[in-house]
Amino acid sequence: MNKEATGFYQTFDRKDGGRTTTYCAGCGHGIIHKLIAEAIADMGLQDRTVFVSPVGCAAFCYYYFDCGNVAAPHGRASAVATGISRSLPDKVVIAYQGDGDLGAIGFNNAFQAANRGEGFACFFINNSIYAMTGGQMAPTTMAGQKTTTTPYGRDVTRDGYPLKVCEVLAQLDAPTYIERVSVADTKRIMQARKAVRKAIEVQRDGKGFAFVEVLSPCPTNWHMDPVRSAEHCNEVMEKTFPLGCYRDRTADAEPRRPREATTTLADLIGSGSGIEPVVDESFGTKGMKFSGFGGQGVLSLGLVVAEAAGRAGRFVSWFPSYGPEQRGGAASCSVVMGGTEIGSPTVDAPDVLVAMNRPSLERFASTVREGGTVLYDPSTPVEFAPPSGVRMVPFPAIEVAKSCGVPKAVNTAFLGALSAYGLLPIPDEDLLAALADSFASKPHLVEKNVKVFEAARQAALGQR
Ligand SMILES: Cc1ncc(C[n+]2csc(CCOP(=O)(O)OP(=O)(O)O)c2C)c(N)n1
Repeated sequence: MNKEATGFYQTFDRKDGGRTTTYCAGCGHGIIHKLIAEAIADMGLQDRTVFVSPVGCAAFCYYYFDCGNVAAPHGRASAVATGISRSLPDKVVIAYQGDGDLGAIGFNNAFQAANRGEGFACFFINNSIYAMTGGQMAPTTMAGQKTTTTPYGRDVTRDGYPLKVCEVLAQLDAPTYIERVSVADTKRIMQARKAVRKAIEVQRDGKGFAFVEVLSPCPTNWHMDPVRSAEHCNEVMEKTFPLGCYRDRTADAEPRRPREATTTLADLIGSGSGIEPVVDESFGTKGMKFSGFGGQGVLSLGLVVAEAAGRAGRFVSWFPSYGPEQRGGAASCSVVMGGTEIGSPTVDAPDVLVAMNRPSLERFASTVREGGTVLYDPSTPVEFAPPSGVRMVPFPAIEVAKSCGVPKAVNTAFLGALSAYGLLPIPDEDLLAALADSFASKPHLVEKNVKVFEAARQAALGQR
């Protein structure tokens, strides 16, 4: 219960019935919470604030802060905050992260967000230990500090040096504001209060990335009483982590322009037909999967189909899935086309599967929905019972491409077959335009691929 700190809920009603805080006596988290809660309330920002909670001792921030709350997986608060601030640019977004959370598992997320100058305030709570899990070494654990995983003290030759995150981020061009403060005594808390407010002001004014590291006592895991822990923070921690401002461009930072919409399929393909999709409820949705070896043109085949569907006025998504392998490994992509906006770009049960090699045929054939079709090259014999209610259509795409003198264009041969078998509800003119577009940077290949497309169409029509 806390009547004074506006910005907090009046009682901290937790699922388990608890009504007080989850913090130990002398812990810095509660003080930092209070500074943030007061700041957002005083500045009238509660309704605009989205607080991203971490994993760690502060995992239950959403029981305390009376504003929007999102819980992030361990280390991911900066990534989640990035997404929120990009999609809701008028919000004040706060990521709150421990030194294990941000300094270890989440370091790259935070570092890259700082480097991009994302629009959120990041509060980094440095208690030099993983507290919630019982006191293991954190990246910020000081040289010689004993923890449960460094019982003889952190040995820098074995464990590396304590990570000085403010100093690292200060090397980057983008951040607007970086400061290290402490909450170990009243004087320091007043300085921390200013820093917290400044970081939130940067968000209120849309001026980019603000980072405040807070040295925070952890009596429980340091095995000290609260008074001794505060002294330890001032006398020992500050030697490794000097307090101070590492960057302040708050006065001259320009408010950021709203970000451009995210990449569209048209941007990706490089052409962009500029045709707007048309709502047509009767079309429903059609899910297709293209699969094979990396290097066979599986992803480009999907892109051509997606681009053609876009040209035909359909809503469409293209979603690649890369295996961990390099060229020659498995690759697949899903294309969804619809008469209304696409809900999900993933295709679990395709209407049509194009399997360009044996592993993908074996892997995906059973996922095709009843009434669906599998198109595959007969050089891959089907050595399994075809799924019931699914049409298995062999088409000699490899042979057709070879006979046209373009053995690499197996994917285009499949495109011709898809059209001939009526598996693509897209006019041929759109398919051909999309095909030509996909070779915009290699015009000499357009004609060759159109030849393969036509030959494949004829072969498939003859086969029907
Ligand atoms: C993916 C994942 N890995 C590990 C954990 C276990 N875990 C929970 S909290 C934590 C460390 C928290 O330390 P810190 O971020 O410093 O916060 P503090 O508890 O000190 O406030 C770890 C490793 C987890 N929850 N999720």
